[in-house]
Amino acid sequence: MGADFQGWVAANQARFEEVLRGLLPKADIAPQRLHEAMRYAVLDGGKRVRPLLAFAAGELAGAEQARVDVAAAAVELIHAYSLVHDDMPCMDDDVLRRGKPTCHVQYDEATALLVGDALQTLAFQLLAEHRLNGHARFPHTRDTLLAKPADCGSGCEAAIPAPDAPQRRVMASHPNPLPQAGEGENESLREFLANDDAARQLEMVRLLALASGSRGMAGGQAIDLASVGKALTLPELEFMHIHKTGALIRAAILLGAHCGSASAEQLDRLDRFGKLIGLAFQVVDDVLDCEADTATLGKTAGKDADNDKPTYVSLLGIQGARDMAQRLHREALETLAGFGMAAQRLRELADFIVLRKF
Ligand code: GRG
Repeated sequence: MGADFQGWVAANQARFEEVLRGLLPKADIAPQRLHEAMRYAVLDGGKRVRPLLAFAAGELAGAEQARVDVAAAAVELIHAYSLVHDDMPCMDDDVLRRGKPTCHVQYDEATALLVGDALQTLAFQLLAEHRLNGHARFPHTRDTLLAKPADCGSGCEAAIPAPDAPQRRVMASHPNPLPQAGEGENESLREFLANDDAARQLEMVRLLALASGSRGMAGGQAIDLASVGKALTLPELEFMHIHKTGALIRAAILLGAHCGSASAEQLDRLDRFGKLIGLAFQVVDDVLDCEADTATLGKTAGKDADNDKPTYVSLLGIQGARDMAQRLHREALETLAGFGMAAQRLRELADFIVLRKF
């Protein structure tokens, strides 16, 4: 990983921190304690791997940064909520997260529960209220859809997509590819473009909901809770982690790409990349849980063994798990072959995910 990549990561992390600061409700807005706790759970910590993947996929698809920022924030809020709930006594019962006391320790259990609930709904609010396509030729849609909610109190002004952004090509996955902007200037085209944009936005909402719910992360968590003390087979473990950890990572990549312009075939390849690298992320997480210390991880190390949880390490041993991560990494990189240099950031992030020490 070169200095250029490290610079890209640092610049994006810093910019994104400000985006999140702007999108989260201010701590002095009622109910203050809940808003303060939401900011505590989200800000000042975390590697922001999912947003970085969204940024890299957005770059590949030629998306505008401001659009990807909103999509990445939605994914990160879901991730932050899942960590808050996962740390609660009824789940993993942990006291340390991102180097700080967990949310329920710092505040209280009821507040932590509400923090998770509110972060989750804020994620979908953001996806719903920020326009993807702000082409200036369609002021009626811009005015209604770009408008900042009068009193949402969420500071949502921070990352509204630029109103004069050029018209994006519609997604090639749309069943009826449209003519390019300027080819026809009639009312039905206007409507069609506006509707298509809204359809794409709806698709992003659907993708994030699917990745977060019982067929995604929450479902994976349910399997995880039910598997304590049990000996899972490798396919069962894989099924659990593709849902618990992988689904949101996949969604981050797809949402980033949806902010720009990617063909159905490109989206499929990105989805496959996301599936492989999402699983690799979890395999590495299992290795780190055994090998790294609490201070480095910013969360309690050795929890999986303490809780008698099946992991890639318990199934394959440390070396077997490392080998598996390498194999998934290699396969993930293969899926990017056709993208050339446009996928360079995704490749570098894949390297980071597999080589990381925390
Ligand atoms: C409560 C619905 C619900 C789901 C919880 C994500 C999750 C499911 C549990 C977290 C527990 C855990 C250790 C999962 C393994 C992988 C993982 C998601 C680790 C945390 O993600 P990182 O390393 O965290 O990206 P940071 O803090 O860097 O954002």
